Amino acid sequence: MANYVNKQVIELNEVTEENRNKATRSVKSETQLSDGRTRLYRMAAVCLGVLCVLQVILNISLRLAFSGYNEKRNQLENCYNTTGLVQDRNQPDTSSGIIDLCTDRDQLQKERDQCQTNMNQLERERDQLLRERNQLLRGRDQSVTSSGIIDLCTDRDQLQEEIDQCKNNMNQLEMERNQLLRNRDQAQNTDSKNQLQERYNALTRDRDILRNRVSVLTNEKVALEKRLSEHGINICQKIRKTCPDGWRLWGSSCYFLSTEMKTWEESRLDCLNRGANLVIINSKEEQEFLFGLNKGAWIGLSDSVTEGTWKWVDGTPLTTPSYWYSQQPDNGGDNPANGEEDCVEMNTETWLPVKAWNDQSCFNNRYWICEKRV
Ligand SMILES: [Ca+2]
Ligand SMILES: [Ca+2]
Ligand SMILES: [Ca+2]
Repeated sequence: MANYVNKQVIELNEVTEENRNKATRSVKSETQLSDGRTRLYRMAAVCLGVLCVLQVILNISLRLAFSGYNEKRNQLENCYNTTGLVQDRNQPDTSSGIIDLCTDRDQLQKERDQCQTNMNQLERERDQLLRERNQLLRGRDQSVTSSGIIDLCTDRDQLQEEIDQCKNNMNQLEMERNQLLRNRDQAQNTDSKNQLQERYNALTRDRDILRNRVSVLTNEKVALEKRLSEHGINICQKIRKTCPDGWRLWGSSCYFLSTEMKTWEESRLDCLNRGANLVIINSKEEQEFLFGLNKGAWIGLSDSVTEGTWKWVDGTPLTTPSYWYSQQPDNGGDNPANGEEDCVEMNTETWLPVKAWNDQSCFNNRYWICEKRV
């Protein structure tokens, strides 16, 4: 339609131009005509000019109208092209509705794109939140691990306290055990002392019996000597001093040196059974004689009855001279391994015979020396 209009306008312009040319030529050819006719021509030219102006206005209006129409038509064609619809020429004109729909579609597409953009943004935020959540979960796991370590440390400390408590209890039990052992040893020592005391008492009774017998015999001897003296005969001076076999004569005594070792009490009983007693040293010479036997042996001296009070086996107290080794007697020197030292041995391992006595535990085994008067 626009082409058709343009074509008509062009033809009209051509006609107008031709007419104008003809008019011009007529004016030029007939210039010399009369002034009336000139005026007529001018009026015709003015009319022609007005017609030209109207023609231009018409052209512009048509162009504007067709321009809006073309724009609408292009918009509609784009709408059909983008939607794939086919325009039905038999249907009533629905271009305005279709354009509105296309406009709405475009608007919706924009909104859809905006939604897509928003969705992408939300997805990015979601991913960021997921990463933060995972990070928090890892932190929580680490926190749980730390909590586990703290629990382990607490358990360890508690076990250490229990171990310390067990050690304390064990030490307490060991102290109690040691105390019980000491009590037991003390009780055993007490029993041993009681046995020794009973034995000592029995021996004391035997000694008293023997003393009575000695006293009786002494009285008989005195009576006999008195009778012999009355008869003027000193038989004793005529009797040759002799000792039994295995005994040694020194001075007015016989001495028996054992060949086996026994305790002090067992040794004394042996001497009593031999009609003698453990040796009583009455002089320095007798001490030197016994030292010369060169055998460590029990002698008849002890402080079993009263600690520190030394007595001979005949009940007489020890008086000077005595022949203790240096720093003796020491009653064991406060060494529990030595025990009580209440009996005396002749120690011949020393250099000086006058420093040869040592108090010793009565329960040790030693040789022994018996003495009896000739
Ligand atoms: Ca003697
Ligand atoms: Ca003693
Ligand atoms: Ca001693």
